[in-house]
Amino acid sequence: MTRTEVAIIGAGPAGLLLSHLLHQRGIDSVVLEARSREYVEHRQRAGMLEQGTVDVLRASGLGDRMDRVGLVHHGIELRFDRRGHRIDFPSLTGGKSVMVYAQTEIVKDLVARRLADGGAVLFESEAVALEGAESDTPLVRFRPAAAGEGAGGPEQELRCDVIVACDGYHGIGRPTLAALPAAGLRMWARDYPFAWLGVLADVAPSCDELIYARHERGFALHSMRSPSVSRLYLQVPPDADLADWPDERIWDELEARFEVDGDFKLGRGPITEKSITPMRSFVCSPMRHGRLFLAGDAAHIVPPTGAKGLNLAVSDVTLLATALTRWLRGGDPSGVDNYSQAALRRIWRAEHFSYLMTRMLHVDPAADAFDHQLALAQLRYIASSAAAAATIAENYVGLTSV
Ligand code: RFL
Ligand code: PHB
Repeated sequence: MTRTEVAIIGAGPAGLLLSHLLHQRGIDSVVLEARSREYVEHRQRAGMLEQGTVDVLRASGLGDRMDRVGLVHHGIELRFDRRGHRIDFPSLTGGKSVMVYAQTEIVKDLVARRLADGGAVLFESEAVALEGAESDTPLVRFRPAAAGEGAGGPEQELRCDVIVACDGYHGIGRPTLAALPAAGLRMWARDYPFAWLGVLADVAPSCDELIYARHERGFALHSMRSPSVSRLYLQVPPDADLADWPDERIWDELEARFEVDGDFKLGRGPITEKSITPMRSFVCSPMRHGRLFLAGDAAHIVPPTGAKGLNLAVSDVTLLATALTRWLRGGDPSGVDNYSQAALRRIWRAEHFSYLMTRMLHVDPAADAFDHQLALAQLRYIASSAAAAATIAENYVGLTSV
């Protein structure tokens, strides 16, 4: 039997950053992660960090590599009607910008830092039960990797003062909370009639800033990972099969959707990774009951069009690290009592923005010509009005107070 102050389920950005922030405040934690270190460090996901996320990473001593290899971006392009329209962030937001730095790199930085600081991050250790949320002695049952093999050793117990489930959308934290009637959990969800096919390609980006394109054939996004690696996404049907998308077809479709009047040439290169992601909005409330807390994707999901998921995970755990420190060290429960409400204000703002961006930029197969014209009218408004552009810019770079 092991004991710690805070048992953290999941070594994604939420769990790892929480463990790091707690360590800096003198609080002990153990992170349990079902997958291998190799797997979590290479899972392709987000790439765009809000200014506030960059500030949190820098302030906690994690900014060195990000500042060396991350790419600061001062705007994005909205592309429709065969033309590009730039949204300039600094002039519309009082000087703010964003950073392109992949989630894989943040996870690598965090794992390296936790291990260098002597932190306990147990990979291939799946939490199978979270017990005693309503008691003063919660307990996590987990199955660690047997020596030399994958997960599957004998079950073990981790006793703690608090459990924080940072175990993503498919984890056990939320179902555990939902099964406690006194928690009164409510959930809101929206599924979209499309998915994203994402690729990573060894080719220099064909643009300096991200391009969000709405085309009659569907949405496309041009992002990047470095001066020599591009990250691109295509709207596809929710039941699309990767087997139907050979590389040539992907490049042809991207080329068609990014086409403009004027010169734009989409560079092609070897595709090194391909995946399909469903699009979903989801929120649950409250994010805490007794001594069980939820943070990040465990409590909420946004469609990636607004680039908010990782940023929300960072803001949840930033709030939680301060609240838990006050509670566990000072006996002051005000921060933990207020956690859910404070986090949910920001979450709902991001939910609304992600929904708006998604509806405006994707082609809903059930929509008619009227809907299509409405989306174009909204895009033209954003392209021609500083007030409309400012609402996109301030949400994209991240609102500090909502
Ligand atoms: P994660 O990253 O899903 O980590 C959860 C971890 O928990 C582990 N786990 C368990 N471990 C132990 N025991 C159990 N029983 C467990 N059950 C699960 C899992 O193995 C996993 O390691 O959640 P976290 O930390 O909350 O982080 C959230 C972000 O990963 C997510 O919101 C973003 O990736 C979303 N997202 C984007 N966010 C942005 O802010 N900017 C972007 O540009 C952006 N682009 C994206 C995205 C997500 C995408 N996909 C694939 C969903 C682009 C895409 C395509
Ligand atoms: C990415 O670079 O992966 C990315 C960027 C912006 C988004 C979504 C994904 O809105």
